[in-house]
Amino acid sequence: MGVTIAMKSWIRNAGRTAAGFIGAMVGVLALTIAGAGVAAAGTGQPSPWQIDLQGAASPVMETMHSFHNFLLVIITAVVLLVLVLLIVVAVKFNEKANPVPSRTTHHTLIEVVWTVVPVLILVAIAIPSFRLLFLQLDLPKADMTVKVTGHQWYWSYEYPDNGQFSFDSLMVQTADLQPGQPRLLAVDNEVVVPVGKIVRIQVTAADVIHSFAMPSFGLKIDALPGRLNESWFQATKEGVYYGQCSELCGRDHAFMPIAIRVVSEADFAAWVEEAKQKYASADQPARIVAQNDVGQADAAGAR
Ligand SMILES: [Cu+2]
Repeated sequence: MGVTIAMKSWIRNAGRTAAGFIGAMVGVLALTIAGAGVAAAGTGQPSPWQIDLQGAASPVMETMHSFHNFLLVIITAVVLLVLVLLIVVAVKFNEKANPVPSRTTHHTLIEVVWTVVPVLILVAIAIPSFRLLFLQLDLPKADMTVKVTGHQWYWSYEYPDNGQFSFDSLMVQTADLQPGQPRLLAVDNEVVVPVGKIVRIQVTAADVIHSFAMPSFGLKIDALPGRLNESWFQATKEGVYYGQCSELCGRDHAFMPIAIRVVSEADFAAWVEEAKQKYASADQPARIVAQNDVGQADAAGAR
């Protein structure tokens, strides 16, 4: 008797727990849908509770978004089909419901179907996949070039088409952050490019392998010592976009962010004039040594 009551209350509690769990899941889903605005605001940098890709700010990233969404539909349909089949098998073909099992071992039609349909699905995936790959790898005629060099642990940039100036870009230490600057992403010298222009980037490294990545532009390319890799982007919206080194490159790998500021053409021309002056007399070696010392302290603090 006592056991039955205990069992009943356990079942009731389990039911309540399950209801609570389902309620929580529905709540999370509702929050996610409501928070889609927040997630969409995460263009240029990650946002709290973001579950999707960062917002797109280039044609390549826009294509990546639609390819990702297309795959999401296909995978959801496949998962639901498999789930339904499993439920049918479990309910209809268990020992109780089906005491005399069928001795069928072959069914030509169904075997042809389960071979041909996956092939068709893969072809349907391959076509937009190759289209995206060509979009990324087939460089259009560029309006300007930025040369990027990865170092342990900062990036340096060169503007060969705009006066050949170059500069180093180092992370802003947590203690020095200005209001609005994101921690571990803001840098002292941002890359500045004009909106709507096709920017070719040439990427290399001075010491070890790094990787130049900018999620909102759908851009990620290895920086290899002794090699020059090329990619491109066309920023469609003004703003500041952040990325990070994406190849484990040593102690301060996490502390060499990338910041690209996209501005109007007039602002870009003004910046170029300013930059030519500013970076003409930079005493870089001394700065790098000092920054590395600071970087070590900050890295130690973050650990
Ligand atoms: Cu790196």
